[in-house]
Amino acid sequence: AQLAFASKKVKDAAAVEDRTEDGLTKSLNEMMGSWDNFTFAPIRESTVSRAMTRRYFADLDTHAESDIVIVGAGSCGLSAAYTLGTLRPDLRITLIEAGVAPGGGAWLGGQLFSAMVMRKPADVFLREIGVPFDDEGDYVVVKHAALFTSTVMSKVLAMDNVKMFNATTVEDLITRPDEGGAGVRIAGVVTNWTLVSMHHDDQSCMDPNTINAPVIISTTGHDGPFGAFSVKRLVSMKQLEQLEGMRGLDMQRAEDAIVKNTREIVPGLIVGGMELSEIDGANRMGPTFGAMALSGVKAAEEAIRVFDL
Ligand code: AHZ
Repeated sequence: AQLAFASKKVKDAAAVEDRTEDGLTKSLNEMMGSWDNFTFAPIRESTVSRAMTRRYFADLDTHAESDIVIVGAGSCGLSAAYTLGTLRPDLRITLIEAGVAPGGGAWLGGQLFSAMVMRKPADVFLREIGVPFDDEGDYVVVKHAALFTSTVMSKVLAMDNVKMFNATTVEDLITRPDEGGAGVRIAGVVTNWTLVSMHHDDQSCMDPNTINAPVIISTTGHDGPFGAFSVKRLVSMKQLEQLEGMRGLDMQRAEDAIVKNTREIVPGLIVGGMELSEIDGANRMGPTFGAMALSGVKAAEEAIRVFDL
């Protein structure tokens, strides 16, 4: 079945190259202007159900044993997924996002404004994924934050070795005793549908699902209704004494600190993005996203190092 999907993809890609002078594919051009006799190919409803569920449950089966799980598909998690998926097509990568809509806080540049600012040298990541920007000297501006987010997301979703499960919350971490026996190493994640996770208080027990993986990258953002999930859990499992808590806004210090401190916190768990600020007491940076992209790149690099140990 996988080979059949692959050959279909190649055929579709070829069709996109087959363009007419006005920039549309030949077949779309032919369709336009002949709507009177238009019909879709026939379908039975159960075919649609099976087309979705067969793939979803096959993916759940395959990804129950993953090489790397990324928790959170915000700007940092997506950048980590892009880097990992590109560098290591041999790894089975699972991206878990609590929201129905992935992207975290990166759909707007700041407040409710469209443009997204990245300080140099994060423009290298924009060049890598092919997002255009205005060069303003020390910083660059993408005309809409959604252009960055949708581009990196579309590239990640197209990768054969990455599967995103959205509307799915990581509710806990799977642990094993570490080599010395005093601490733990992280060995996977415990998941549930987000809508189920939101109703543990008013429904009877709804046990979770699990994914085993030797390396987890957590990028769940700073503290909030969902945020800073893994590091808060490390405190309650006594693997971290306490969280320092995110400090006030200082763009200059915050972005350097987040990239510099992106690291393995306990064996098997790498933390990146704003979740880190809660451990280290780093400043927030507000509306500038370069550190999120480059923390994602560094988290991917760390994950490969830990995986290959
Ligand atoms: O839904 C969350 C969001 O999409 C998701 N998430 C959180 N907890 C989760 C859990 N299971 C699964 N338990 C979970 N998913 O994680 C994503 C975090 O994205 P984000 O955009 O909030 O964080 P980030 O670190 O990628 O980017 C931070 C962007 C910020 S915040 C900030 C400031 O406040 O000053 N400045 C910037 C640039």
